Amino acid sequence: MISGAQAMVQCLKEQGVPVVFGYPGATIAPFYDKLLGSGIRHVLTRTEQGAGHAASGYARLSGSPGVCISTSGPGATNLFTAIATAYSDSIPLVAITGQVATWQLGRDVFQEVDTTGAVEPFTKYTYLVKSADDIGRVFREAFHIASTGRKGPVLIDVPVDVQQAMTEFVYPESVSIRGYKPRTQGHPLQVRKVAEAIRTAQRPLICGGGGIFLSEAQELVGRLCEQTGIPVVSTLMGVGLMPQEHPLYFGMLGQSGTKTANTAIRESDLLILVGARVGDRAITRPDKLQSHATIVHIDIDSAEIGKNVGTTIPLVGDVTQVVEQLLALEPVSDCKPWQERLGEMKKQESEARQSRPAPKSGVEPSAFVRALCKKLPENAVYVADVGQNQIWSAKNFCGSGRFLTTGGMGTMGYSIPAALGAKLAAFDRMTIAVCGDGSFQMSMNELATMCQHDIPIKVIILRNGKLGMVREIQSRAYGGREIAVELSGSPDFGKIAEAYGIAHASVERPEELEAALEQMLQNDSAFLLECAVDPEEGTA
Ligand SMILES: Cc1ncc(C[n+]2csc(CCOP(=O)(O)OP(=O)(O)O)c2C)c(N)n1
Repeated sequence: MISGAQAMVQCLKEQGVPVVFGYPGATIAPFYDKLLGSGIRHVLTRTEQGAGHAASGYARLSGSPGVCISTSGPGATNLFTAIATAYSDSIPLVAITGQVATWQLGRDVFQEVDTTGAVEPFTKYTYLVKSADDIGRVFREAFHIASTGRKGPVLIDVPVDVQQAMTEFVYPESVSIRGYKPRTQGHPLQVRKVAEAIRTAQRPLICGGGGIFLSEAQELVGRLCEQTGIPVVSTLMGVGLMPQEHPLYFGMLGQSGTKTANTAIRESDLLILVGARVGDRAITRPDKLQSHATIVHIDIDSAEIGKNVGTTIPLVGDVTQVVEQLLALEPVSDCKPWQERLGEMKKQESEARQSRPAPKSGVEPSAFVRALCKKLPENAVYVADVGQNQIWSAKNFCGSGRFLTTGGMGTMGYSIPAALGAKLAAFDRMTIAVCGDGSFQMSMNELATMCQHDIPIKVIILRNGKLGMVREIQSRAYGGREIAVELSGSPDFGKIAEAYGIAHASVERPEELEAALEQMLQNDSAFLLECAVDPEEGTA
């Protein structure tokens, strides 16, 4: 017999979990006690939200669910934002929360909130464990649900007395959940229809989303593009899918996307959506598309198909498997004039960007992101935060590695903790977090996590002294009436770096950029780089 807490730790070991992110408290204390000496590394973040985002970054780089832990009440509620963020980005997490004792449930005792009730709408599944005998099965199922089908967060709420109770521990070898059998193979007939549509289309277009990364299908989608010559655009979550300079890649679509990508979407006669849910930020008026294009939607989640965009050929399945099925049919396409037209537009857009007038002050942010990406080592991980910095990053990212951001929720403060988690999943890859001065201040407390656990990431602040994205909205839609966007009162970021013992550099003018980037990239340790950006800069 072992205790429930010991069983919980044993489950993590059975799952081969090497690292967990969390913040302790009374109702999760038995579990923490058993974690000690278990061989599983625990990373103490500085808020529970940081733990959730770090687990998300870890999951995205490792391909396995990230594990985050909190106590009940305020610990759990602090975790909710990260769970909701992972849910909207389809990131596999297993969140473990402590809960008040079973006999106290529903009595509003100290630090009780109805955790499972609250997170239900933004988790893939939740468990409130009432008996220690259920722990093995629940954990086994939770990891399975989080990492199969459409990935997402699963929460396990474990009352403190359940952690203390004794049980005969069994970890099931397999999982069988009635009604949960995610389809992974595409229907062969539908796959043939897609191949046929590709053959007859004149202006075919692949629109790739985050689902491609979740299925680890980047290479396969690249092969489909190259074998058929079909141009590719991506959603925000699909950025990094193909190199920016690839002749068949035309950038990110959507409100903040490139002109070429949006024209491609508007004019295509065959739109193949791959692992993309085409939310409102990607395609504002789906009705306009439906009227003139054949729309193929490849997605693991049947609920996504037809939700935002009417679909001509629905194709439910895992992207890797469906694209393999499609490639086996050797689809052919003849769309040279279409490729050339888009190529010409991309060239013009790039020339227009280069001939932009210099900003009144600071460094032009697109130029900053491009200069940074050019210097990054191969395979570096670039984590973008939220705000104008996210858009500048996404539009200009031209590194050879991964690009991570939160597209679904757009949660400020994501980049630093997510970068910490990503770094732990791929320690040999340089990992950088790029944020604004507002988003930096939402999670700068996690610099302590970075120092305590010796996780050398690079943090870059694009400092414009404003909540730039909101200022831009106020300037465009509210007659420039600025309210609540001024960030005066912010600290001296150099002194913050110094206080944490982190090396720091600051770029105030374009001519200082190269040397500062070199200084950051030559440094093997953590680094904070701030770059001045004119407050009037926009994202267009
Ligand atoms: C947690 C959270 N609160 C509020 C917002 C709304 N919001 C979106 S962008 C933005 C401004 C971001 O400012 P900053 O981090 O300085 O980046 P910038 O836009 O200046 O690049 C705000 C407030 C959000 N996305 N997330």
